[in-house]
Amino acid sequence: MADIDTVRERVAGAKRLAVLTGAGMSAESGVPTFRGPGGLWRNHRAEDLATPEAFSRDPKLVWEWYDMRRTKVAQAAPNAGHHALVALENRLPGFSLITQNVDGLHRLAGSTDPVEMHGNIWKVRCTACNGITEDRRVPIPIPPSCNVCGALLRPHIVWFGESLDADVLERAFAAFEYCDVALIVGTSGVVQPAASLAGLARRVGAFVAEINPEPTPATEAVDVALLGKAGEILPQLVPG
Ligand code: BV8
Ligand code: ZN
Repeated sequence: MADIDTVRERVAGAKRLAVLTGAGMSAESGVPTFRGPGGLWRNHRAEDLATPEAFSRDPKLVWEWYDMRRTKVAQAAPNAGHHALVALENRLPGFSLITQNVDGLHRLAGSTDPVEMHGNIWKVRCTACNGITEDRRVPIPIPPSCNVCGALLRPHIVWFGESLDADVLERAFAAFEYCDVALIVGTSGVVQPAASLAGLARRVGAFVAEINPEPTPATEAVDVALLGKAGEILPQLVPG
């Protein structure tokens, strides 16, 4: 049986399906990935932008980078891959969606409860009073200030060297610890702790499939690697 048929069958019979997505999920929506060709980090080093040190050193530069990304995300629409995951959520008894993406496209497509491991590009947090609000201004005044106390706002996003939200971590690890089928979609598998979820699913005996046009560090550890685009493969996994 072809690999895609095997994966389709496993997904159809899944009691608890756990899905992890990365930037490749949104590539077909026109949102650039980080490490691929034309990636966001090609002309910058992640360390120069996505860290608390970078932000305290040059908040204006970091906000200019996020404003550029917010502008791109504002023009992006969910693709067939996002919609296929909504269809799977509606059809399967147990479904968890864990995303590394901050673009909000899963929720926009209709996913009811995506766990956003790295935060959300439309949320801002005050560096003084810690208030978290949604701010969809495009462009956003740079540097933005808190309506409550006037202090500098930062993106409500997890940067390198920052810990993830405790209950987000709890939910992400529980989803993969108790799943019987896992899909790893559109991630280069280099960022921790997200990159450890595929291995966790394997250790508990789940069937793990990867969807990515390229091999990744996870590829040799999964049961099936479907080489292709999320927007093309995921719709083929939705039971008829
Ligand atoms: C933490 C915010 C505890 C920015 C992001 C030394 C060794 C090992 C680990 C560490 C270390 N030092 C520190 C660490 C931990 C560090 C880490 O993992 N570093 C790595 C890089 C070595 N992690 C952390 O710091 C995390 N916090 O661990 O807390 C702690 C505390 C203190 C000190 C240590 C530990 C915080 C991690 C979160 C960082 N923030 N984003 C922003 O987004 O604005 S991560 C960033 O990378 C993005 O959020 C993104 O989601 C994430 C992962 O990238 P991918 O999603 O995989 O995207 P990428 O471009 O890489 O790949 C795209 C893939 O899609 C490719 O494979 C491509 O082939 C594929 N693709 C392309 N087109 C398609 C497609 N697939 C399908 N369909 C297509 N059409
Ligand atoms: Zn404030």
